[in-house]
Amino acid sequence: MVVDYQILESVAKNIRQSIIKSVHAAGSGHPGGSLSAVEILTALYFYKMNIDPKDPKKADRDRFVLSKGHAAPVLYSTLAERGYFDKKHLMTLRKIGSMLQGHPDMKRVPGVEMSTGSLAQGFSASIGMALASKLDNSRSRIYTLLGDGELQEGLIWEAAMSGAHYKLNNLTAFLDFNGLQIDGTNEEVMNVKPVDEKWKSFGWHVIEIDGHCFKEIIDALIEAETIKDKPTMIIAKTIKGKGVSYMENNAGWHGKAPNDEEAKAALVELGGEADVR
Ligand SMILES: Cc1ncc(C[n+]2csc(CCOP(=O)(O)OP(=O)(O)O)c2C)c(N)n1
Ligand SMILES: [Mg+2]
Repeated sequence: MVVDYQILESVAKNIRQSIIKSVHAAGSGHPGGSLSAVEILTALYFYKMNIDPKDPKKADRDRFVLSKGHAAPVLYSTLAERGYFDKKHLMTLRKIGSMLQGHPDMKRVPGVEMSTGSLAQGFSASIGMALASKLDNSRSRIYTLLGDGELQEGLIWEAAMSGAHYKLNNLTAFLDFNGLQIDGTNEEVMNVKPVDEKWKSFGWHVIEIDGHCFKEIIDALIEAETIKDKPTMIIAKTIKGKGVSYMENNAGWHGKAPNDEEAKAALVELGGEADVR
């Protein structure tokens, strides 16, 4: 399939602007880890996955689980951009009564496959989905996204073990390797390195890429489909806050909304208008 990188880049820009607008409108939320994952979700939803926004529950669909559920703004913005629901919902983020709560709710949001937010549980669920898909002889593939701070959860490693044990070659995980967690670097809080050797020793096929380069993401996704006897972990080196210079590599933007002036500056930097509505 020919990949139109220009389209992917422009979709990613729109998604970044939606993240800023929705988090600004909410007055709270998680912009940093949303912005670091934009290219990964864009490549999945606009290039790779077998999905139909008009039929979100179709039987043989591929599934994406946002295990780092706090990055809900990137998932909602991507789903809206892909046509699962109207973009106007994005401005209701985190409001009482809105379907778009601070963490994704699979019972309310079209396209959300798993309710997540308690770190590591989504990854575990994705293992179950991949196993179920195999038992059903389904061609549905499962994709999931983990944060690097999330790797500090013990459950991750139980799930990693089962993924290899059951030879889940229909499961592809991404690690959003942005180096930061809630209040500092992973190295300061609880070192997770070396991540490549950990995943290899747990029996996974490991690919290391630049998580903001569409070509590398897509090549890795294609490679993952050729692996026959194990799941794949794509370690994606990313920048937390990517695209908004004052947020980049700054743990302070993990869970904080930009004010009016900051949001306007971010939108302009992202190629949009200084209009937060
Ligand atoms: C079980 C659990 N413990 C703690 C939290 C609070 N929490 C939310 S995000 C976060 C840091 C996650 O860091 P990382 O996985 O690196 O995410 P990213 O940098 O991609 O935003 C923490 C500790 C949580 N959501 N779930
Ligand atoms: Mg991180």
